[in-house]
Amino acid sequence: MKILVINGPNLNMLGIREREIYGERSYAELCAFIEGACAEEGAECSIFQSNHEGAIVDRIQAAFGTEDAIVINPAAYTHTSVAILDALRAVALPAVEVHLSRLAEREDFRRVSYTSLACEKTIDGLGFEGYRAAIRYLTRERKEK
Ligand code: CA2
Repeated sequence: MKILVINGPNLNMLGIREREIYGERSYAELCAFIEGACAEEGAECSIFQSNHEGAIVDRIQAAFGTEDAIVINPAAYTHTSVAILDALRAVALPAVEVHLSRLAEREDFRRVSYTSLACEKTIDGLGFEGYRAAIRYLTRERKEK
């Protein structure tokens, strides 16, 4: 199985600021964690990070016919982007939304997620482990359905 992992704006700043919310570890460490979690499940993985909505839409479209599933942390675009929602719906690949922090415990505007409307599942508040849970869902649990 080929899994595309997409990380949205500012996640490349992990470990540099707002460590009390997002943790101490860097974006490079998150990528290593994701690669390890995919390897554990025998999945191939491609990781993409962008601060640009259109670039994320382009990458989702490029997954059509080439990748089997998507794990996405759209970051701030979660709460605003109909374009990313539409792209996820257009490719119709199984998708899981992940957030490092627990959205219900933060500002009210973070409770709204457009992008989750195209995802089978949303996992939040587990830090890096949320990505592993999403990868396991796509490789194991979903297969058993
Ligand atoms: O909890 C998450 O994973 C979020 O997707 C992170 C987004 C936020 O807008 C979402 O509401 C929840 C923000 C990512 C920004 O990451 C930073 C990392 C270090 C320093 C500053 C921002």
